[in-house]
Amino acid sequence: MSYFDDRLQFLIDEHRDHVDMENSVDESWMNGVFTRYENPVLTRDHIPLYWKYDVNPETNPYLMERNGVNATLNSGAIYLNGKFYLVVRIEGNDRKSFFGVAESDSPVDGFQFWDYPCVIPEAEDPETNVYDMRLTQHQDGWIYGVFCAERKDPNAPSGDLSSAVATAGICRTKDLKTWERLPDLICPSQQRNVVLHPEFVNGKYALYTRPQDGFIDAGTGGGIAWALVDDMAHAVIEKGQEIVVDERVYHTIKEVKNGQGAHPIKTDKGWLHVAHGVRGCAAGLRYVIYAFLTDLEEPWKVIAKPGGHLISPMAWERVGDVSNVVFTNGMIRDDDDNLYIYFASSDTRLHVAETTIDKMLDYVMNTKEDPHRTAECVKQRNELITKNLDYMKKIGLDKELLR
Ligand code: BGC
Ligand code: BMA
Repeated sequence: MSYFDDRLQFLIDEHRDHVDMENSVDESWMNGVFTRYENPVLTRDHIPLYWKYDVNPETNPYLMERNGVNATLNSGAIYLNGKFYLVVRIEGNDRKSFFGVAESDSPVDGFQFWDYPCVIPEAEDPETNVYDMRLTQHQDGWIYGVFCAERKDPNAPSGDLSSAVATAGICRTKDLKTWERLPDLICPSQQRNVVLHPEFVNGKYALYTRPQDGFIDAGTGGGIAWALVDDMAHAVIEKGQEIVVDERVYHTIKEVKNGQGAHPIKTDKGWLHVAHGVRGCAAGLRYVIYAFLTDLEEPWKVIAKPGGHLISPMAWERVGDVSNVVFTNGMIRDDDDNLYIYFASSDTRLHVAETTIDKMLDYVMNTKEDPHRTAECVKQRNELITKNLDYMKKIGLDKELLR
């Protein structure tokens, strides 16, 4: 066999190994709230070879990557006709992200990309980069994709090639194949992490927003907010219309900023939200995932807010292009009320956390709120300890066993 054929066979085998790899539960993770899996559900090695290589020996005798892919990360997710679909943020080696659909019969492995990435028309003012799509199957019959559209800041002083403007790009589809681009959200501030609520509220479309003063800084932006808009084809939020749903708080996991994950899921106890929270530290920004519950009738009102994070980056998840990050923008409830939270680690690969609606409701409703002060935290823990020691004594369970 020639060098070329050998190498092609090698690449095919390696790629198959990745795509066919069965995922298994990570038994070392045992907090009872959710299950972790051993392997990521998607990495850049899942990208079809024909997206990256020119496989013709005439034009690519060394069988080199001609158009590399750097990462597969923050993915929107949707469950349609018994199948699991991810609209993946794929980042080329050139740092531009684009979206691609990966499909599987299983929520935890077997994801395969469709033949081509999504072709999403540009906005009237073309953006430089797009990322982090949230998918919402809305009551109106469309599947909406709301994502971050980023452009160079037109007011940046000359020589400043980093300042950017983030806004919410909007598109819609019926089949994840043909995408109609709608005008970007018009609103008073920059926006990232805008998410469409799945139901009409008072006859209007409802958006979770994240007002921010600058491209990175939330600044005076109070946290995850909420606003109603008349029309997704001309989505406009006027100054003063956003109300804060879940605020940022000093010395918590969401001190610097926070943002809605996928759209919340309707349960009989309320709307179940999963979000990300960010704090600063000497290593940079640290991103974790947390959960909360809002009122069924008034989804902008928080009714349960467990303290602390739900998912934080662990072990090798902590290392990647942007280390110390877990981020989610996709979540699926299947027909049996299992819940799959797709999260990326360190802006590099995509994982799944598996749980159920029941478990998450138990978690959000029975985990204590963050009391915001050490002394109160100790009090909270001591109450648990006393309750346990009393109970253990009553049933004759030796304290030493649980030490
Ligand atoms: C990156 C995003 C990041 C954002 C803020 C963008 O340029 O593509 O991944 O979240 O900047 O840091
Ligand atoms: C952002 C997000 C994500 C990313 C995170 C960490 O603000 O929008 O795209 O995962 O930063 O880099």
